[in-house]
Amino acid sequence: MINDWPWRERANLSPFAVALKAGDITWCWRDLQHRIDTLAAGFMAQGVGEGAGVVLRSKNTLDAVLSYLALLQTGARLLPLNPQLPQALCDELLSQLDIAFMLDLAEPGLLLNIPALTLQNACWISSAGWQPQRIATLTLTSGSSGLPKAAAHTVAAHLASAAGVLKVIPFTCNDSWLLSLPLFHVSGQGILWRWLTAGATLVLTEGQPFEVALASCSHASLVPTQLWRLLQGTAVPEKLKDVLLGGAQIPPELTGQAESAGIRCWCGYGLTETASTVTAKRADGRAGVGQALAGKEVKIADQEILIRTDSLASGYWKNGQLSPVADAGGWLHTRDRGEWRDGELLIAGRLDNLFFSGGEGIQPEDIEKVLVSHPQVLQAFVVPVEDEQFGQRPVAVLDAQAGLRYEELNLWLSNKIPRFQWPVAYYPLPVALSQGGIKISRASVRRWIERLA
Ligand code: 4YB
Repeated sequence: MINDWPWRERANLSPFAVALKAGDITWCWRDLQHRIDTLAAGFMAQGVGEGAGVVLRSKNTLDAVLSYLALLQTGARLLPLNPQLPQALCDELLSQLDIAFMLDLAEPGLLLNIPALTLQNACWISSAGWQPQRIATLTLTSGSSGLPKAAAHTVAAHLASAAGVLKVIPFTCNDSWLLSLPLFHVSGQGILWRWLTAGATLVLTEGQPFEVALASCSHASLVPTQLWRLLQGTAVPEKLKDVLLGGAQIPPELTGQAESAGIRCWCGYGLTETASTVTAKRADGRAGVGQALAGKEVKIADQEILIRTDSLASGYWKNGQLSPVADAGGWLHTRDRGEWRDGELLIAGRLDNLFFSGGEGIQPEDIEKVLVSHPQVLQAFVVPVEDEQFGQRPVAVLDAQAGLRYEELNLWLSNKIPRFQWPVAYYPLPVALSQGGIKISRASVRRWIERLA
């Protein structure tokens, strides 16, 4: 049972234990608490108060982590924002989200008509009361069409997410988790809440190459492509014990290689609305994502994965109102296709991605799973192109090692998938499609292909 902001509890319980490392900086919980208090007082002196909508636009810096915690402590409703989102999108989006202030720590800054906050310290009132049921964060979803939605979570929901994960992944106060994914995504925020729950050490990359920071940590959350790149490097980080994977299909070939290199892999599945992970398992060579964690329930209805969880968003925030994320029974309809296989959940792909080619249904993820099992392919997107005869046909866009010969790929696929699934063309993935998020948007790959045609 937590009775105060978790960082305050830590500062009381173990004031001199190491809380955070960022480059040359090491702070104990007492240091951290002091910085959060003075910064929160500074925000309150600038007018931030309970329920105020505040945008935090930043990369994963030390100031961003401190501001995240300090703004929560003021009772604000905090929206961490991807600095790479285009200005026009931010304009449109933020106008609906009741934003009173913006703390812009990114370069170049956004030119918006929102009062700016600055980082300043004060010695004054520094905390709103501890109310775990208050809306604390808005996290933008990465929907395939239209404007992203703002999933509103309480601190209680974030803590419930952390509790579920920590029942399966060993993570104690002697361990350290790298803030390896962005704070504007649930996967980054999930790292913070696990760190606070376990009273462990949070490590920030701050001024060091990613691999160097990773080498000093016991834990990290990675998307599959990050782990592929890590394994390609010359040295695998020595201290790294546990990696939580998620966000996209997790190839068993990947976890197999990582486990042989001495890294324990955990395969997770979750969404923005569920404040990250809801199912997880230790990698075991099979393609599933395990079973529901404590406090979470998963069921399949008409092939769709439905989730009921104590970490669920309280609603989507828009113009001062919350609209439901779940049905009347509390179930979130994920639009992910799934099935139970050998007692665990298997994710087939997004229902919305299904298309038809010559009357045959194609789930692009079925082809992508096979493509990424090729030793030279790191990431694959299969999207439909219009075709007079077939209606639509699949093409593949690949993030692959130099030297891969596309002309040989269909031959390689020939004994692995049926002919109607073979891509009719292959393209290299353009770097410009990455928008600083944790994954590349399939819609942007599709638009890029349509423009080529
Ligand atoms: C998947 C998938 C899977 C999600 N197989 N499709 O802390 C974590 O859980 C974590 C650790 C490392 C990397 C990412 C995470 C996450 O939180 C991921 C959460 C996430 O991706 N949320 S999202 O809203 O951006 O996207 C959700 C969608 O992503 C799902 O609806 C699925 O379609 C897909 N996805 N995990 C296959 N293991």
